[in-house]
Amino acid sequence: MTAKTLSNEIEAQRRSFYEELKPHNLAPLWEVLHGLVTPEPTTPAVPAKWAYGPARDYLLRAGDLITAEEAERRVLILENPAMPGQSRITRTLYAGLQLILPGEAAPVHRHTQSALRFVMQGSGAFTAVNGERAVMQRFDLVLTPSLYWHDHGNRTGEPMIWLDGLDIPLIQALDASFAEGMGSGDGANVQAEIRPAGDTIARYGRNLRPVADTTAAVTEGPQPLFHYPFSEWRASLAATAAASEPDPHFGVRMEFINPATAGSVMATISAFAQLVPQGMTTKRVQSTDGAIYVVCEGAGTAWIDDQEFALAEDDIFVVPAWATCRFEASDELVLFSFSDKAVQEKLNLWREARH
Ligand code: 1HN
Repeated sequence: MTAKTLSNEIEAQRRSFYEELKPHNLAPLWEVLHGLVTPEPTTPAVPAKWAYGPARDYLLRAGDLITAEEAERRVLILENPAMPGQSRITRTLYAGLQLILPGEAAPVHRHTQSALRFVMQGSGAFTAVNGERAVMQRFDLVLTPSLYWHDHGNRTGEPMIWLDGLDIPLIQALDASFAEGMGSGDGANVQAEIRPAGDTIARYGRNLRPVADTTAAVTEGPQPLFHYPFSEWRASLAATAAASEPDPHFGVRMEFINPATAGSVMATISAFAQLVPQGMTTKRVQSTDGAIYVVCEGAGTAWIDDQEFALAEDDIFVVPAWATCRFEASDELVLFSFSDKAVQEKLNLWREARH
């Protein structure tokens, strides 16, 4: 018998052995081990970009077909092209574009999934969070952390569109989803107003907080601040950029923080603002968090794993886990991003390589 027939014979025996195992819910580890435990992160997610204009046009068409109330949330999901049908943009994160037309309301609900909104278009519609309205402007960041009640309303004359970012696939992997008031029709459309609009910023958004156990201390949950206006974060970015050398890997990069902890904005999701000065090309960076970016201002190029993406205002793009990423700013780039860094840090998993 030749070596080849021997190995064919063994291989056939192995295959039939594996078949025999199947009905017993047993499987050989050695056939899958190297795909499970990889020397470096691998992800099914691929880099991708959505130009805002065409996505917005489809969203406005959805506005003709279904009401915000009927849909509960009228959203077009940004699906990673390599994971169609999975309602995710990275392995752990969901992103979508949501439309609220003038006069519409998206009903009150809450869920264990943490969410952020980043306003793309419109001015003056609101998200109410635990009884307080955040009146939203373009590029404002609004949080609805895990189990915070929230609804949206638009009493302006213009459509309002924002990017939703949620940890839906992560919560799904953990089988830890709970929700109330979702689609049951038992919830109200709007929350009773407990505090005036802007209250969260007054109490927690100006580097102050009410002294504990006094009547002004609002203890609704782990994240007391839920509105980060563009006017404020843009000013910080501009002043910092004017007063410091740009970092060779990032330009100026700042993290939105929870003022109660100085940590990430939510338990699972981190959010960032970044400015790359005109003419700068950043050095390559890899990190284990998969991130979603919005181009708020400027123009340039992103190289993500050496795939080239032209960047223009309002573009949305995804940088998968451990992809190398660098930016060139032909016009000063202002970027917003969010990622799963927060949860990775809690698990002591987060890593970065600066090349
Ligand atoms: C959600 O609560 C919102 O509140 C948007 O605007 C998108 C996607 C899945 C689950 C909950 C919102 C969502 C969501």
